This record gives sequence, C-alpha cells and structure tokens, in this order.
Amino acid sequence: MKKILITGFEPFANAKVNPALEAIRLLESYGFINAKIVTCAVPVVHQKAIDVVIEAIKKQKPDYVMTVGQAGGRTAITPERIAINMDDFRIPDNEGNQIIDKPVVAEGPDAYFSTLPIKAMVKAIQEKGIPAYVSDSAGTYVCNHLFYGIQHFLHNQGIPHGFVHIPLLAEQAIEENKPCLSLDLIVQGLASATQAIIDYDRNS
Ligand code: PCA
Repeated sequence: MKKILITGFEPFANAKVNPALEAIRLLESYGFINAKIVTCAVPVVHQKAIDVVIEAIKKQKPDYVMTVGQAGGRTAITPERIAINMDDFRIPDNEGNQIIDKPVVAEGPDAYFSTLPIKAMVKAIQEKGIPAYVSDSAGTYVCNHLFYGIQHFLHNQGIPHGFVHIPLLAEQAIEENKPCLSLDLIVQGLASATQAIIDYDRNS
C-alpha cells in the first residue's frame, strides 16, 4: 500500500476559501485500492509553508508528495513542470511578508523539475472529462516558493514531488469574473492524478 501526502494551501488575499484546502479535505476519505492519502493544510506564509510540509513529510514518511494551490484565472487543473529559485511576491503573504526578487534558497540551483509523472497525470484527468494541461510556470508567489523549497529538501531522497495548480471555485469566480471549476470536478481530477502517479510507478 503506497502512501501519498497531499497538501492544500489555506485561504489568502482576504478570500474565505481556498479550493485546494476544500479539495484535500474531501480527498482524504476517497477510496483508493492501492493507496492511502494523508493530507496537511499549509499556511500562505513564506518560510512557514515549507516548514509545515517538511514536518508532515518527516511524520508521515510518504512514498509521494503532491502539493496543491489555487491559481485564479486558470481554466484547468495544471500540474506544474518547473519550480524556479525566485520569490517575487505580487502581494504580501498572510503574515505581511512581501519578498521581492530574492532566491527561495540562497546558492540553490536556478530550478527544479517536477518529479511526478506530469504528462500521465494530465492524461488521466482529461480521460475523466476534466480539463487539464501541463503548466510551465508556477509563478513567483508562495506556491512556487513551496514547490521549489520541497524539491530542494527532497532532492536525492527518492520521494517524487510535484505541485498542481487548480482553478477557482464558482463562488470565488463570481467576484473576480474569472474561470472556475466545481469542487466535485477538482476532487475527481486530483483523484485521477493521484491514481496516475501510483499506476505510473507500478508500470515503469
Ligand atoms: N495560491 C498562491 C499561494 C497559495 C495558493 O493557493 C500561489 O499561486 O502562489
């Protein structure tokens, strides 16, 4: 039985919800034949985000890690290809830090690639009839910060990790007039991506 840690960010920028946190709560009770899902809520705060996920990895000892956050304006579920060593926060985080043009890790490499099978994840989500594509930029805010920080931590540890951005929920999209996906489709999409991660490893 494989264990996958799926994390979701808390609400930020005065929002009441974050679809990532709503989705991981529902995913925890999702029935997988060959996998157990454990979850963890992540603060939208600079270094704390990385610390909380590293703590969860040490405690849970998962076989895989998938970190999830919202991306207002995205039309699909988007596994990210690459994390860059750059913080350039367009707004302050939930504790008022606004980091501009600083590396996530001083002296770290410029970038890390996702170590999850992003193409297989996209295919599995699309086969469920849910929009998905590979994204080539996770931005320069706290999501990219976490993605890079965890890749740096897990480097050479043999635990695959990647970040997935998801669209807004309808209730958020009304205010901002942006694209949205229902929570049900987001949960089904992330469940399909999870299954793809497990199947990919079994088949390769
Ligand atoms: N999205 C933000 C940070 C938290 C979240 O869910 C981002 O894309 O950086």
